[in-house]
Amino acid sequence: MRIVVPAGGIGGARFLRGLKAALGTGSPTTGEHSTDSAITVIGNTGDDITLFGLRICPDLDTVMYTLGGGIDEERGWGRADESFTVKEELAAYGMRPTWFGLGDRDTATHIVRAQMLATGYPLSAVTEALCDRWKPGVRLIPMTDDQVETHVVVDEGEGPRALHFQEWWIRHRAALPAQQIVSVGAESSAPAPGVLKAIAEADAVILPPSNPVVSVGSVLGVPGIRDAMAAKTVVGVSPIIGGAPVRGMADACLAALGVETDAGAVAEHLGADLLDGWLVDEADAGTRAAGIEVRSRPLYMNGPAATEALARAAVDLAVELSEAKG
Ligand code: FO1
Repeated sequence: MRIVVPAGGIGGARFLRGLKAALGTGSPTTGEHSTDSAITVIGNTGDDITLFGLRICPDLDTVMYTLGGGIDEERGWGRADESFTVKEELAAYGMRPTWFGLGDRDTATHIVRAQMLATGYPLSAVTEALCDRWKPGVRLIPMTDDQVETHVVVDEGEGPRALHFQEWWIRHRAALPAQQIVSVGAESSAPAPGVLKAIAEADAVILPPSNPVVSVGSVLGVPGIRDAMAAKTVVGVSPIIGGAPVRGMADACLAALGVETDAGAVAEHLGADLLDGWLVDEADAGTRAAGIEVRSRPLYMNGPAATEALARAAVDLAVELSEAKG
């Protein structure tokens, strides 16, 4: 089976580990596919930020490290066995910002990326080069090679101002009410090479339990991607269980859009023209979303077996709905 997955950070990357196991793809050593199945990940680049002359792509790196075996499991982002000496030295020089967790090992990734971008390589080529080392066992393509950044409009009393998503997310823990979440540059961006072809050739699209606004939402916001996906069988996994996000702060993002933090409301926000199926946790059994086939099952990815079973259930629902579509 050929599956396309628009993915964001930690939840999406962990789900992809289960999907690889469920489809038997991408051996951890060679990255070779042991079956004729293949996974293409369309990575969110809206979280990307330029700091200290480096281009940092958190969601691309989280997928690459998580599937390539380099991730810090406890944090869910950045490298295992990490140190932060460069960060401390930058602070000693009075460099700002100091709130971003720039790891030493991670910095090598940002330097390679900055150097290749400066040479003129598009982000998709840079990502391919970095994945040559990590062998994530999936094809990882950024949603676009154009610059798209998620900014958050907040008002702390002196009038509205836009923060980069990372500052809102890391420095302010998304605690400043977001009046608006803007994907700067999205309207003039184009899907990266290979994105639309991968979607067209896919047997199904699966939306992992990533943040529906700033991760999956950002990918869908690149002109052409949402329509291409809507033509396929699409099954999503709710990132909300029992009225709360499993991890991260999707509720703060949903509030900015006036969407309730509820499994059914997120499905309706994504839209019945896009979603054919939606998996919700047993806590949300009975959830209904017009025009969408909702099924309930355990959603917590508390270990490899549970994650593989969840991914398997998403694939099985996609096959069932594809056959029903005929
Ligand atoms: N998340 C944090 O909460 N604190 C950090 O200091 C931090 C640093 C960081 C560095 C590199 C990277 O790839 C990700 C990093 N993240 C950090 C996660 C990042 O904010 C992601 O964008 C979110 O996890 C949302 O996907």
